[in-house]
Amino acid sequence: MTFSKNESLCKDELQAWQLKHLKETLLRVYHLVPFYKKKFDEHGVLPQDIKTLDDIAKLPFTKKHDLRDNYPFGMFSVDMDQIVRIHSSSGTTGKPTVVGYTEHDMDIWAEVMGRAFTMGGVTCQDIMQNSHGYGLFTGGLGFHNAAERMKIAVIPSSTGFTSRQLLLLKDFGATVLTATPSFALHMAEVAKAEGYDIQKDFKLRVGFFGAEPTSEGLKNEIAHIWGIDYHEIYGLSEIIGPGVACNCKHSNLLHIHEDHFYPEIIDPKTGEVLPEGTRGELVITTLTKQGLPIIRYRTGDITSLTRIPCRCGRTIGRIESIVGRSDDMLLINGVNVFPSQIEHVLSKQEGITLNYQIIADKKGYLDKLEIDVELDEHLISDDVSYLGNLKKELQHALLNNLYINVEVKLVAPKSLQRSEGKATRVVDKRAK
Ligand code: DLL
Repeated sequence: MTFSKNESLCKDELQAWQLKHLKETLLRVYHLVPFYKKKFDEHGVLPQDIKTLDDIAKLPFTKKHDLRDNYPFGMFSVDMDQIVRIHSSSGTTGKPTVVGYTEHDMDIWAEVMGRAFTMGGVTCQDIMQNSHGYGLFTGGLGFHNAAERMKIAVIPSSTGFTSRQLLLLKDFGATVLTATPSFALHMAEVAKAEGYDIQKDFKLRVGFFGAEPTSEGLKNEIAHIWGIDYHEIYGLSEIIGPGVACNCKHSNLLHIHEDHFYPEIIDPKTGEVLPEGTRGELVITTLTKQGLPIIRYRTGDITSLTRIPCRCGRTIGRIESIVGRSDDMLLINGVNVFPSQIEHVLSKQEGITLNYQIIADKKGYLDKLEIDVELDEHLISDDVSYLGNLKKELQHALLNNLYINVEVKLVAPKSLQRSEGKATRVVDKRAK
């Protein structure tokens, strides 16, 4: 069952829809957003030059710094009386990026989230504990608003206050959990420490997790500990927030709602559009948004796109789970390393947990990579030779997968810092 008919249009119908809305969006931005008029003029391209979907490659990219340069509302294409919601993403440095939604944009957001909920089999019979942070971050209110519109009973527990979250989860009997994967794992850890019987005390059957890259191993672990179906949800505030893509129960690939968000995969270095199935940076053009329409936005997220039909019957394309960010990719003595590759290796090893930190540093002129990983408290052993072997095994597996030498440090259970929102896995101590 799908939530809207646009999820399963035939190719010609979908492309006709995309082209029509692309042309409308280009006229909108060219005439209403001075930034785009200037940029298109400098690039020597006009909205009417875009006659086919492939012509999109003629258009310039939009980058995060363009939103910052036009802070706070310079990229909006409507007057403030049309805007009903403002969010902003924290970012690490400088001004935040600000995004605005009209009533129509809120409808689109609720629609794509409704599609995700339907992929997880969620209905108005369910109770959803929303443990995403509420506030300027789009996670909390994005899930909340869509759940309410679908008449799902939503518990706005927000993130943090883990003991209280667990109490609510048990007493209110939520059947659906939404959180960042790292917080879901932390909740399970605290539940065990507080003596809950996770399978018996809670009624959860499905969860929607996203906002940070997560390996298959960690996803399986969360699904297993909580005894739930794991659905991954992807999104970014510049495009809409959570709900850009989500996986159905037939596959780990995420259906991307390309009737609203036109995807391309490009080579992050050259900007050239790559063929289907090739990994590169995801670029998205919004096709239907009014408040903040955005053209060829460089997400920085590394993935691939396929249009091989899915068994569920949806015809919209699918992206693979985000491998990492182009700016998170570590270059260690010339070798590209994504944190997700490391997590993948760790997830296959017994005796440790998936609480870890990656530290890049310099030793003389060379880069060195260290991974601090917590031991599993159930398997912990004082046996020096056991720990020595475990460390060697891990170093060997990392060398085989990453093609670089990694220093592994086995640390005590629960000694690394926990996160309530997005986990910080990488510390790069090298001078930039
Ligand atoms: O993280 C929106 C969101 C909230 C998505 C809740 C899913 C769940 P931002 O704060 O703008 O928006 O951060 C966007 O987070 O470019 C990715 O790098 C990362 N990200 C989001 N979802 C995933 C995911 C929200 N499923 C940035 N896997 C994006 C990996 C993700 N990374």
